[in-house]
Amino acid sequence: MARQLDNVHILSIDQRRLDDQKDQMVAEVHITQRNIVRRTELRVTVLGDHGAGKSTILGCLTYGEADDGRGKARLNLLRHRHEVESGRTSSITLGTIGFDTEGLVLNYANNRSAEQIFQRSRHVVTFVDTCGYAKHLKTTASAIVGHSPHVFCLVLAADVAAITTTTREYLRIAAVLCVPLMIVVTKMDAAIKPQFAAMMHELMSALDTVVSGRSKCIVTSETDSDSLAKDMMSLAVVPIFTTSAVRSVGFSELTAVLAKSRHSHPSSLMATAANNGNAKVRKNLFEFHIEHVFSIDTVGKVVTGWVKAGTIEVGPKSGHRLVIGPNALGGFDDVDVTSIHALRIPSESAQADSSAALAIQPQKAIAVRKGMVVVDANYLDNGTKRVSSEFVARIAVLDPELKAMNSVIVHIRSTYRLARILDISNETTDDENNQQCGESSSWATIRLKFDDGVCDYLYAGMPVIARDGQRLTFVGHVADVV
Ligand SMILES: Nc1nc2c(ncn2[C@@H]2O[C@H](COP(=O)(O)OP(=O)(O)O)[C@@H](O)[C@H]2O)c(=O)[nH]1
Ligand SMILES: [Mg+2]
Repeated sequence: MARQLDNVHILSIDQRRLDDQKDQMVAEVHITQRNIVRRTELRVTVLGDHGAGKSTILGCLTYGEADDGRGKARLNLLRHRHEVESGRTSSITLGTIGFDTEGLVLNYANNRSAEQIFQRSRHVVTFVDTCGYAKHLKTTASAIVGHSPHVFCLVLAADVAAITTTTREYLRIAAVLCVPLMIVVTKMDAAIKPQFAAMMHELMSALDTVVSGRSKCIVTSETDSDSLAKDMMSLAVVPIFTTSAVRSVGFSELTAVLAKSRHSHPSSLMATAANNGNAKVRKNLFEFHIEHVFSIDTVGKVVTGWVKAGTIEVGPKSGHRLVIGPNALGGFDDVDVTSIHALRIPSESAQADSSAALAIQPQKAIAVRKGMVVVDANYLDNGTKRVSSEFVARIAVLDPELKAMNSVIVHIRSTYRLARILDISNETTDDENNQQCGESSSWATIRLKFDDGVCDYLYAGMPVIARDGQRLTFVGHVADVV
């Protein structure tokens, strides 16, 4: 029976003869099905003003049902909350859709669980929802840098006449971080013509100035989705979709592009952004960023997060010596990875730029926390400094009040901490990097030190975003680890 199922491993067989029927046996067989299919993954962070219709769009995409204009579709997102939350920040709602080999959309309309969607998919799109409110800056900042998104999806409502400063700020962030951007103008059913025209006009000119390196394309059919997806991912085009969740309009165009969107080499985009000459050297070494830590009875310690570089395989063929850290003293400890789940499916390996859960066995009893990394031990030998409490970043200033000796809350990956600005020097010239990323104003180089003095794992090219109580203060990349 096990052989007839695909790629099944028998873990144990427990058998006994029945007392009353001596010639018959019962057996309990523990099997696991290992993943052999390679799935591509696209992580999308959904940004936009409060009430723009973000959660509703996700509700419609993940359940294939229309909205009633009074919040029905977004409730769907909460229906699978227990699933949605496992392995991710609970305050950020996550939606998932998949595409099978034929490109058919797989969601909760035709699947029972996220596991089933993943299992049947060849391409998986996970959405991180955010809240446009200023008091939720923390979750928004985490969604921008924490989950290492491949695409920002900016949602605007069609029934307002102007775009907000928050929307402009999100455009700027996408430009600075060199993240592919798609725009969804929703609530088309409620749009009033002159208002809508004014809003679109503002949007277009904001795109021209803030995201100037990319052209714009209003998507009206599914025919060019292939090239559109490619151009979006290579930062050449910003596709603009017009949708109505109430009338279920515009979603097929949106899913057609998502189905085709594959991230281009992550480090190549970042490398140009931050002038990071190390990108090539590091390409094949394994590097995993921990976002959450769990303890599971039968398995032990499990960490979830994403593979930044390299590939990990379970078993003796891996040949990696892996370490986990930095610990409280800034050091690393040996660790074994005993099993892997990629997109919640038991797997032999996990590749660069995919989400994964690793069961780990540190060789010493150590406190594992999010923000730590599991890396190839060779990383630590190649001389580049990667652990520090102080760093230099090249940033775009979002808050003009930003001054030296201010403290800001710095988000790096899925963690955030208070850091003091030791030094800030504003730049006036536009270099090539700026133009490549389509951004040309108020750049600065800033030197930061974590207030608690505790070291973090850092590298040139790492995206950072900072906030104070009320607003985002800057966004950029680590330039140098001091
Ligand atoms: N008429 C209309 N209402 C919509 C549409 N999309 C969302 N809404 C409504 O707008 C309100 C805010 O939507 P929500 O998704 O919560 O916005 P969010 O804050 O951006 O997540 C809800 O009452 C939705 O029902 C749409 O396409 N048409
Ligand atoms: Mg919402």
